[in-house]
Amino acid sequence: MIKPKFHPLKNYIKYPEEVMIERSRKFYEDIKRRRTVRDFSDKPVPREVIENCIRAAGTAPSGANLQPWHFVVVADADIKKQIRIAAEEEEKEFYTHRAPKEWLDALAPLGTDEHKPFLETAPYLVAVFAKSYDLLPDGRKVKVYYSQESVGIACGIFITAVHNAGLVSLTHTPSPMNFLNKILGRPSNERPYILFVVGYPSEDAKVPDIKKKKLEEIASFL
Ligand code: IYR
Repeated sequence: MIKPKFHPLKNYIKYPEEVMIERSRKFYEDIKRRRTVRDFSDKPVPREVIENCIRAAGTAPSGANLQPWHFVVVADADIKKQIRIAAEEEEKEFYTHRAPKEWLDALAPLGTDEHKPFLETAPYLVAVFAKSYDLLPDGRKVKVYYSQESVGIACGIFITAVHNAGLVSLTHTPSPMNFLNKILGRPSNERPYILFVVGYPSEDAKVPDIKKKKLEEIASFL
């Protein structure tokens, strides 16, 4: 057994209560401007911004700190096109056969359909993979814990970082999206988790008129 090693919590910052209240309010005011966007500009984005957003995502807590995620950043036009073709094929099936009426009814307010031009327009697609087990350099398998939860938290930090940088994102989940393993050359211990579309919104970007639930609807204080 490896002995745990500890060092002092050195980067923690303790704010006075009124500062905490102000910071939490300001953060909420800013993050509530985040919208999922489907109308993207093709304006290029410095790769460093995406790198920093992934660095931020990589700070997420994870089961036994095993960090069971992998991010593939796609800027290449040909790979984006392959992804669009494969995704639209799945989506067509979804919208015409696979999705039950109840699901289509739930999606109706979003106005989505099988056409996904943004997969080629946006400067970056970021495919996030969740590891179902990890592999040591010698090929031995290592169990991971709470992979879904861990990768979900990392993705939440990623979209927050993207918003904070001044870009927009779309959380896209074509289903099934195993085609991503093939196109992006990822191994079978990695399952595609989310395909993010990242960039600037187009000049005329529109978003659906939908609302978030109020605090009273999403939380109880006992
Ligand atoms: N994957 C499809 C359908 C879709 C499903 C959910 I749940 C959404 O919140 C939005 C869309 C699509 O991307 O069109």
